[in-house]
Amino acid sequence: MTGGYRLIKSSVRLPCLRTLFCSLHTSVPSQPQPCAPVFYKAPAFSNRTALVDQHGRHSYQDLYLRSFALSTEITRLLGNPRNDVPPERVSFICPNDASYVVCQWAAWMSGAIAVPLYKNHPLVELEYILKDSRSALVVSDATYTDFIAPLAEKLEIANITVPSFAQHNTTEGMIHLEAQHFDLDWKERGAMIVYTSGTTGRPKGVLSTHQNLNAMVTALVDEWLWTKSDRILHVLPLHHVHGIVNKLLCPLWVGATCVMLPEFSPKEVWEHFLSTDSPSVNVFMAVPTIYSKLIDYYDSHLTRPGVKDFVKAMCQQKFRLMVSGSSALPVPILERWKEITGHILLERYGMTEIGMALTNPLNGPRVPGSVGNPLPEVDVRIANEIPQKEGSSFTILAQGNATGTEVSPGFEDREGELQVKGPAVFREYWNKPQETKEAFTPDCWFRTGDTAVYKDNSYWILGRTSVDIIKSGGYKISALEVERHLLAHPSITDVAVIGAPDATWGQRVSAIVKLREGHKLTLKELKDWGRAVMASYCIPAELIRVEEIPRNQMGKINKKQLLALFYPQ
Ligand code: MLC
Ligand code: AMP
Repeated sequence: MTGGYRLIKSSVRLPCLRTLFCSLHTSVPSQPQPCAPVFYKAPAFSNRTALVDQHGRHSYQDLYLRSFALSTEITRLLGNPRNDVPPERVSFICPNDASYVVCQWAAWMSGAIAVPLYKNHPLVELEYILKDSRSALVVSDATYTDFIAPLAEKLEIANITVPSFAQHNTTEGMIHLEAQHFDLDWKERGAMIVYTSGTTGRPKGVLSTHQNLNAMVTALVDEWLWTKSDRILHVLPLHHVHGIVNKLLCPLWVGATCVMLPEFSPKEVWEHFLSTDSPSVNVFMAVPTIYSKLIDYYDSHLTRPGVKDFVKAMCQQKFRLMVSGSSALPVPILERWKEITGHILLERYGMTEIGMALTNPLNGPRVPGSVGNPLPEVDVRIANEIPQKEGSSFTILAQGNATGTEVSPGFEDREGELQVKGPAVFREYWNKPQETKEAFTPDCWFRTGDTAVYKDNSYWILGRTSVDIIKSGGYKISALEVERHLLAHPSITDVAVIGAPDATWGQRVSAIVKLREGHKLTLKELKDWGRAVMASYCIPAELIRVEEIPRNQMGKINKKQLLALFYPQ
């Protein structure tokens, strides 16, 4: 027994801990198998700082040992993984701190598929995810045990608590654990399920394999030249690829440091930007709404004479890279950010199902409003569907990869659907073979549902093909899903949800509703009611009450017309 844990049996081929951490001189193969998960790299980074959070500093060794200890608990409950048995799903709910990494790594060390839950989701949403993913286990940080345990019990899912970093602050004594080695085929093995909204049905679980994650991470590491001297400030939620892959797995892959805030706060971000402490953060990534909120904070707090120059000097001196993505970066935000910090934001384009696909260059001109060109190993094309009786065929307008793009003669500057191929493209929507099939063309290109054009040597995203997908604050929201919730409200008889244009949020969720006879409903009442059933970012930010929602003869709502009617441009 050591440190409260007893190793029953380790389940994966782990480097021997005694050898790794008792002697810093031991040389360890950094990646013994192709596509092995990120924790394989940790021993090589040993005592370097992997994460700084609200509890302090955590070395790679700390994270590895804590994860290893938790994984022994997981395999005790679930059994040892085997290549011939599909992996179990392990859901986990944590604050944004080191416990998240420990849960993620422990799930992988146990050969399981990690399913990150969002701490601010209401219980009904978490219940849907636990059921849909058929999770065998929920791991919770102590902070969330009281919240999640009754649900786990109701669903008859095992629940274990990861010791909180606030309570236990030592990993000493755990280095005598030994691993019993197993061989797992990591490449094809499911690694992570992230839930994403679509135009139909409930949210779908996007299953990425370890090969997919490996491809997502290495493309960004190579393209944006991540090194172990980097230090990124992490402020994003950890249930989407932007926060998970770009801001967490990339730094951990190369031995860099991730400074993680419990949540986004403009004040704290500016404090980090302007701090004279060393080492300082030198990489930042966020969604456009965050840059907009940082600009607002700057305008109200940092514009005194002398302070402006200090802000610009600090940002220029400290940062090597500032990235924007997850929704279109309005050019006025890009320009204002440049004025304030001297940095031209690097805009890139990605999606849960594919990781990142297009990026402006690290070195070289960044074109405002464009998302640049394909990342290494990514093939993209812009295509138009020609519906046919059996299947569809596509007219290819442009096709390219990291080495260049060719436009089909006669189709210059023509827009179409962006489609993607490559090793980062997900394997399947969990347990949804039909939806998975429909997401790909017959020749296996993933259909993003985004409209794009290739011009002036760059790709440009023009918007979604479907009006029923809303992007607000970088979150993808299904209008139909919000309508489904609102129709359950006792005062609402009919509803149409649309994405109203918004300078700060990209779009805001606007609900056009018809109320029952004699009923009244304010926006505040709707928001208060919504908190129990929807994530905060799905709750309408605007409520428009109408006598009747306009429909055509077929009974259908034309949302483009509604948008033009209520939000004339
Ligand atoms: C929300 N509010 C709005 C609004 N949206 N008000 C007006 N207009 C809108 N459009 C209201 C809320 O109802 C709430 O009101 C208040 O604003 C605060 O909302 P919040 O959601 O609590 O905001 P905040 O905590 O400040 O968070 C903002 C944020 C967050 C930008 C930090 O949205 C965020 O973390 N976004 C990142 C999402 C992300 O990571 N996406 C990546 C997906 S992956 P009240 O009354 O309740 O106070 C992906 C692939 C890729 O896309 O390419 O990366
Ligand atoms: P998600 O499904 O949450 O992963 O969000 C992916 C979607 O975000 C894409 O399909 C795009 O619609 C949008 N997106 C991501 N990056 C950009 C960008 N730089 N510009 C415009 N849209 C973007």
